[in-house]
Parts: sequence; C-alpha cells; structure tokens
Amino acid sequence: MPSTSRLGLVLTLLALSVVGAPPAKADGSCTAGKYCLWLDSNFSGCKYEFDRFEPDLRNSYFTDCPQQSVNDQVSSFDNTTGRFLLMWSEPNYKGKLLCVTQHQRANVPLDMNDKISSIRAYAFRQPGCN
Ligand SMILES: [Ca+2]
Repeated sequence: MPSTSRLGLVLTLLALSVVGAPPAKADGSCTAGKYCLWLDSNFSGCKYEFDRFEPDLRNSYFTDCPQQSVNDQVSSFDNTTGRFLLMWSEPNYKGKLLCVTQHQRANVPLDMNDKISSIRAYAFRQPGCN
C-alpha cells in the first residue's frame, strides 16, 4: 500500500472517530450568549441550553437527558447574556416570579426550586424586579 493512501486511511479513521464521538457530557459550563438550566444545584446533572422564550417548559427536555422534562426540575441556572431573564412557577409567564439579572449564575432560591415552568428574556430590567 503506498504511503499516501495509508495516510488517507489514517485521516479517515480520525475523522470517523470525531464524528462518532458521544455527545458532550453534562457539565457546569454554558455557551456564551445562551441561557442554561440544570436539574441539580451547583450547575450539575442534566443541562438544558437555549436562547429563546420558553412559554411552557413541559414541552422542553434536558439536552443530555432526552427523557427528562425541564418543567418543575430546575435547581440552578446560568445567564451568559446581557439580557434580563424572568422565570415563572407556572406556564405562560404566570405564578411566582424569579428575576435573573445580566450574567447571573446561581442556584435557584429555595422557594422556586423545582418549580420553574416558563422563561422569558428582556433587554431591560422589568417592573417587579429589583
Ligand atoms: Ca411549575
């Protein structure tokens, strides 16, 4: 076998191993410009990364745990954007409200832990948020 085709085979195998790599494991990082939610506190467990409004988290599933609904399960979050996030305990932006500031990364307060059901982002701080 000429060395050039052997090199080609090696490169093909390398490419296949990259393509066939398993999806990224759950970790505590969040891509810049996205919002991230975790099933557990301290940015651990299943993660959901998104960048849109979420009127009803019953329709959303953790990226790395496709059977696990995000609804009523969120215990920590990371807002890597310059926007303000509002999180509600009920779908369609209703119920109890949790205000998240720009670039805030924290555990969900105890009174909202495992309750968040809808999320919306705003360019400006909203009434009802300090
Ligand atoms: Ca809820």
